[in-house]
Amino acid sequence: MADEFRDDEILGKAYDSKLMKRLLKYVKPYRKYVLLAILLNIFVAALPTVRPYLIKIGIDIYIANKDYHGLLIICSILLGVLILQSVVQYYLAYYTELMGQKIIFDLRVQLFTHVQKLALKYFDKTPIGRTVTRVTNDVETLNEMFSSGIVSVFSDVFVIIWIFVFMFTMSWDLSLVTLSVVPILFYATFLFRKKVRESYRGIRKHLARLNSYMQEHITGMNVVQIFGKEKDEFKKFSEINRNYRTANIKSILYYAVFFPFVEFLSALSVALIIWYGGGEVIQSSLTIGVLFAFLQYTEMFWRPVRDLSDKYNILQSAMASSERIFKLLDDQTFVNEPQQPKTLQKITGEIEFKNVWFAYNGDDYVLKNISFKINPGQTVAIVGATGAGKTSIINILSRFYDIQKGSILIDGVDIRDVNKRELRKHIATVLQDVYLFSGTIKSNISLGNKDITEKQIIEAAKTVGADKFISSLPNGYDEEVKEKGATLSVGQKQLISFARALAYKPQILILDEATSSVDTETEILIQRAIEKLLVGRTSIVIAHRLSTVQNADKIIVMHKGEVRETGTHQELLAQKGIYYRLYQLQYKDQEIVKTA
Ligand code: TTP
Ligand code: MG
Repeated sequence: MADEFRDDEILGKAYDSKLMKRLLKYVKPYRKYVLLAILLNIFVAALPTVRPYLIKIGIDIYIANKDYHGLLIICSILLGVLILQSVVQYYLAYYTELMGQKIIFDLRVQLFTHVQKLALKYFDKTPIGRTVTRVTNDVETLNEMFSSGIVSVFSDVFVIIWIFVFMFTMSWDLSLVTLSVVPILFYATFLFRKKVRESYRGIRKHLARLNSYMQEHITGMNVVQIFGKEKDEFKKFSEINRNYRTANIKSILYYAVFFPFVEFLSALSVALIIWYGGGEVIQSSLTIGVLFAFLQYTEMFWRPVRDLSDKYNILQSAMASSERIFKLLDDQTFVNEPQQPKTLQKITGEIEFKNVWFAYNGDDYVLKNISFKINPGQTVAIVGATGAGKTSIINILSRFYDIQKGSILIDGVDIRDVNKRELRKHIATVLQDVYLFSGTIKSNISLGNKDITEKQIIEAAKTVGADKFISSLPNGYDEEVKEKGATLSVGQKQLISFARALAYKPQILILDEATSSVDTETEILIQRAIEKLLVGRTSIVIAHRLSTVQNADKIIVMHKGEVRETGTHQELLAQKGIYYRLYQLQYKDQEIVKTA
C-alpha cells in the first residue's frame, strides 16, 4: 500500500531546465500577463522602500528646520504612495491569480482529455487515487507556483535590491554594519530549508498512508461492521495516526527554532544600528533621519528573505508535481487507432472470432485459440465456470484491450481497422455491475446523448419494463440518482442499464448477465426485458439464467480460456460433456425453483 505512494514522495531539484521549458509552454499564451505582472512587481516593490526615505527627508529637512508646511507636503506624498501601493497591489494580485487559474485550467483540460483516451490497461495498473491526485493536487501545486511563486520571487528580489540602493546611498559604513548578520541568516535559512524538506517528505508519506487507509476503510465500512472488526481497525488507525503526528511534531520543532532565531537576528541588527549609528549621530556624522530610515529598512529586509526560502519550497514541489504530471501526459497506453481506418457505416452484425489469443499481461493467455462465428441477428450464449474468460471475450470485442494473435471480424472487417468510436457506435454493452452516474434517471438512460429524445428514453424504459418503477418515483424520470444509485435496488439498476442499451439502438448487443439474485417478480421482469433486448440484433450473452441459455441460437461453452463445446441446448445436453455437468449443477435448480 505504501509503495503505491512512493513516487508521490519524491522531491527532487528545485529547478530543472527541461521541466521548466515544458512548463513555460503553458505560460506562453498568457505572456502578456506575465510581463504585466513583472512590471507591476518592480513598481510595487519600490513603493514601500520609498517610505523610510521620505520619512528621513521629513525628519532631517523639515522637522529639523521646523518647516511645518514642508512637513505637510511630505506627509501628503507618503499618503499618496500608500494609496498608489494599494491600488497597484490589487491589480497585481488579481492578474497573477487570473494568469495562474487560466494556465491550470488549460492543463486540467489537457490532462482529463488524455486520461479519457487511455486504455483500460492503464487503469488496471494505476490506483485511482493517483490519477485523481495528478489532475487535482499536482495541478494545484503548479497554480501556486504560477500565481504566487514565480512572479513574487521578482517582487522579493526587487524589494531587497531597492532596500540596498536606499541604504547605500544614505550611508556606506552603516549599511555594512547592518548587513553583517546577513551571512548568518542565509546559512540558518539554508539549514532550516534542508531540515524542513526532509521532515516534509515524512509528513507527506504518512499523510498518504492515512488517506489511503481512510479511503479503503470507509469504502469497506459495511464489511468492518459486519465482522466486528472495529477494534482491530481502530488499532491500525491509531498507529498510522500516531506516526503522522510524530512526523508533524518534528517539522514543528524546526519552525519553532527557526523563527525565533530570525527574530533574534533582526533584533541584533537593530541593536547594531542603534549602537553604531547612534554613536555617529552623537558625533554628528549622521542625521537622526538616516538612523530612523535604517531601522525601518532592516525591518523590511527580513520578510522577503524569509519569503524567498518559502518560494524555494514552492518551486521544488512544483517541479516534482510537473514531473509527475508530464509522466502521466506521456503515458502512451492507448488502444491504437488504424492509419487508414475503414468505415463501418451500416452493419448487419456478423461477428467472427478467428484463432484469437489474448492475455492481459505478457503471455499469460486467458483466451486461447478462440474461433466462432455469429450470424446477423443470432443470439449466442457463452457459459462457463468463473474465470473461464467470458468477460474477457466481450472486453476484446469492443477493443477495450487488443488481442495478441488472430483476428476479430465484424461484417468481415477486422475491428483493428476501424476507429474505436465507430466500432463502439454499433455495440451496446450491459455489464455485470451497473454503473450509474450522478444526475437524473433520464440522463442515466441517455448518458447525455442529445440524439436520444425524451420520447425515446421513455419508450426504451417501457420496452424493458422499467417504466413502472420509474414512474412511481417522486420525480419520475427526473429523480436524482444519488451515490451511484444507492437508493435503487439491484434489479432496478439492471432495468435502467437495459433501457440505456436499448435507447442506444445498437446492431450488436453484449450482455454480461448479473449473477446477483433478485426477487421472483423482478426476475420475470428482467427475463422479459432481456428477451426484448435480443430481438432483431446480434447478441452475445454471458448467461447465468437457464431461460436465456435455452432460448439462444447457439451456446458456446468456455473452459479455462478455451472453447470446449458449441451447439444448442438440446445438442449439448445429448453430448453429456461440460455443459451437461454445468446444467446439472447450476441450471437445473433454476428449473426446479420455477416449477415449484
Ligand atoms: P474473466 O474473463 O473475467 O472470467 P469470467 O468472466 O468467465 O468469470 P466470471 O464468471 O466470474 O465473470 O477472467 C478470465 C481471467 O482473466 C481471470 O483469470 C482473471 C483475468 N482478468 C484480468 O486479469 N483482468 C481483467 O480485467 C479481467 C476481466 C480478467
Ligand atoms: Mg465475468
